[in-house]
Amino acid sequence: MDYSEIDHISRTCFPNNNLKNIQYGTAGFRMRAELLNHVVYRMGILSVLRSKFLNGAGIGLMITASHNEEPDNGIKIVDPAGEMLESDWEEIATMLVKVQDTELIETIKSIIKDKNIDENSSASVIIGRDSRESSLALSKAAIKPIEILKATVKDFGIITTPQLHYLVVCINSNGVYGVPTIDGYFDKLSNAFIKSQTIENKINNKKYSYTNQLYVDAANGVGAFAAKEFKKQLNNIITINIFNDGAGKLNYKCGADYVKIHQAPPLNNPSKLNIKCASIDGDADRLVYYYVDENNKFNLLDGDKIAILIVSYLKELIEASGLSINLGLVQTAYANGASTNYVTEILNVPVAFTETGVKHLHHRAQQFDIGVYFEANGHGTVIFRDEIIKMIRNSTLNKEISNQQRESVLKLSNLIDIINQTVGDALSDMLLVETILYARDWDIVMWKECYLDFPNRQLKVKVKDRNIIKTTDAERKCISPIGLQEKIDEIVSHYPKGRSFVRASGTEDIVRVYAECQDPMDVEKLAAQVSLAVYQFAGGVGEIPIAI
Ligand code: G16
Repeated sequence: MDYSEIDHISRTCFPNNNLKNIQYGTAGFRMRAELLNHVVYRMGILSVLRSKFLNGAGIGLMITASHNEEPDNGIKIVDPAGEMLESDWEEIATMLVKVQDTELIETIKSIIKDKNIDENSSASVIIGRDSRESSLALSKAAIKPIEILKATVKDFGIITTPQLHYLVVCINSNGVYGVPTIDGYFDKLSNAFIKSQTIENKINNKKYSYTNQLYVDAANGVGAFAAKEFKKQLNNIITINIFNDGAGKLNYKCGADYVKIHQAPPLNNPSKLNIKCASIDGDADRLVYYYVDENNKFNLLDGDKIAILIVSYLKELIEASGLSINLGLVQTAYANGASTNYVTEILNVPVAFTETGVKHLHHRAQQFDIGVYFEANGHGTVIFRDEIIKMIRNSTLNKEISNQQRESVLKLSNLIDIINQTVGDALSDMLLVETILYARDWDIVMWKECYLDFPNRQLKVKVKDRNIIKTTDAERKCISPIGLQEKIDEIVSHYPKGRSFVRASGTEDIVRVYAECQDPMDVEKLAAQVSLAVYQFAGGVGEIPIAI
């Protein structure tokens, strides 16, 4: 490996800027774009090492800061099966971006030695970037060392994060998962969605009626390109009206994160009432639905509502198919308590909890035959075990089963193709939601009313060093700073059905506060009081949160 060239370019073009507290977070490294140069250069190196470690398997690199504001950017590494980077390599990534320029080569050599990497093995990296202005230069900086190290680079340019995951899996499965091109991605999902219209016999319940009109807020991000392509391909079946389609400022008062946190419609929202709208985020891996009703009330259908729609439909199909399949849901502490109650008590489906971050949810979901995982912020998907996919596909050919069973397995089999199993994918999830609403002949109001969320609120608190916040029990209990959890418990005890927790964000320099309780009039007060406690115990800076 040509270390002298790596060293020379590192020192002259991408020197370490010695950032304090830099670490591989919830979704890789994320910060102001101008601080990322040496980080992406070194991640280019690491992706080659990771690929060599895995005998030349394709590793993904995505340049994006997803929901963050435009001046931010980030990079994350995707493992060959589409999963997020393995956790012990996250630590290596953090160490590699921290070492001084003078120690870079020695550190690379020690990683090679510790991991027993064959330097002569081939290596391949698949790279994509979002539509931020800073993304092109950062992607070039990441590609530079990959070329110096003579690894293969497949640069797909501007794509959504889920498209990158899809491409990584297709390339590593030699096309078994799908055709490893962007056209292959659109064709796979569109064809399955088109097919769903013939096999899902829409019931006519005469009360609600499915409408194939959908307004999509694309957050002025890369998802707008993908949404436009689906609009073109699915024009005869569904009318997708896209707004915030790239002309405005990325994620500014729009996108899934804004809509979820503010519980309000995005900028440029169509003024019509009771129409079905969806918001995706800056790199199109999150989705929420919403509508504004005749009383001008904003109604949100977030990741929890999407998860429940999917779980209930899968359960129905599994039961009707007669197949023995163990179905489960994975949520995080942000899941609304009412959604968890509904799944466990009404649907009778087990729920598991993990820390925030799809990497955690994905792994836990793999323990079910069919694992649905969703964060309340709209990030999620469904994963099927390989044997279960085989079993479902084989059943579609079984002549001995009843018509009802055949119908269910055909539907299950087609759903597998609509779903991007490699990671949460806003547009694939959108097609899945539309398929289920169509099959049930549900409008968005009916979906919203299947259970009522507990009133909830999320706030952000700025502190000197967010790493002071440490949590346990899937982030539901805070163990540092001392005394904060006791204070939260005391505050919460005054609110019927109250629940609140705090955690340091892994993507933004803030502490997140979540609160829910029975009375909508109280929830703002509860969130504000807990925020004030965080401010006082954890070294708040800037504006003091006002406890009402
Ligand atoms: C990323 C992760 C999500 C996580 C979100 C917020 O999403 O992929 O799993 O929920 O960040 O994380 P945190 O609360 O730690 O800031 P995205 O869409 O921003 O890539």
